Amino acid sequence: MSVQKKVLLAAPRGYCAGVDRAVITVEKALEKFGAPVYVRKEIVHNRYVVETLSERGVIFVDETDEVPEGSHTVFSAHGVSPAVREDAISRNLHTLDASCPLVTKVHNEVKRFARDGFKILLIGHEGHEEVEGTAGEAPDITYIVDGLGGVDALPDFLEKEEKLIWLSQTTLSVDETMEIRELLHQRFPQLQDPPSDDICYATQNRQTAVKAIAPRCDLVIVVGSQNSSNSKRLVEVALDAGTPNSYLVDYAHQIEESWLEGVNTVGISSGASVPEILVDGVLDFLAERGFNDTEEVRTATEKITFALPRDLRPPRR
Ligand code: 2E7
Ligand code: F3S
Repeated sequence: MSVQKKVLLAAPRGYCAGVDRAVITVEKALEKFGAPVYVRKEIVHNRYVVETLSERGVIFVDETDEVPEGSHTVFSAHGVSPAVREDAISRNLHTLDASCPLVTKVHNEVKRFARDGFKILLIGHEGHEEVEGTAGEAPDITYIVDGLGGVDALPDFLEKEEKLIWLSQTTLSVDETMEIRELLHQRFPQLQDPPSDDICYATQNRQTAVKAIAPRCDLVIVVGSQNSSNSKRLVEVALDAGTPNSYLVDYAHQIEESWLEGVNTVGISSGASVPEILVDGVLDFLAERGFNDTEEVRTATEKITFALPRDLRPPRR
């Protein structure tokens, strides 16, 4: 007797409130000001989103010095350092800030702890835009801790610092961050914990949902781009939670037929920057291969939304 092929769809998945706000910010800027609208860096780390907005007249640049003076410019959801804001002012750019409010919260923590004389250990990925923006609030007193190996790499003099606190990137693996925190406390017994950790609600919820499905799956497909930190973490979480194979794909056509050999249950999730239409594509691809029975496994319900930047809010009556 053949076993019924099944799909387990993790929920929550896909767009978080910060991504929704950032993408709508760019769309409304296009409507209000017309093309071109410039965006510094990728508005969110998703190929489809970036390509679709490019087709509508958005010009993505790496730095504000590539934007013509006076143009409309959106800062991406990952946040920017004060140096970038100053450059934009000096170039007379009209800026719209699509930084996620939960990233702004971490920036404010850096500013507060710096003012109070702390040295900051920022757990996060070196070179990631969010980490560059957050560390840029107090570059002289912030030390990046990239992975478990980053703990040993910290300079010795920090062992003598009385005021030491850790903060983090918003999209890290919850479990790995707790391991890094543990190692940091071993090396720096004086280390203080922040009032609340900085891994955002969306990151935590998507990881919890993947953990719930992974032990029941022969394969977990995560929809998301290769430069999307939170999407990559979902693949790691799936593997850690016991699924034998897990892959990150931008599009359904990247799924290799060999991945499905001998597979009865496929789990699906998607990163916080991924539109649902891409998950629909994966579901269609699998349905064509006999995976018609789909069960959604929901571990949380999300109701959070963020107001648009002030310049784009409807006028108050
Ligand atoms: C902003 C922030 O765009 P993403 O794929 O970004 P990551 O940081 O995961 O590479 O996902 C949405 C998002 C997450 N965090 C946007 Cl700070
Ligand atoms: Fe913000 Fe978290 Fe999304 S930091 S952009 S709510 S993944």
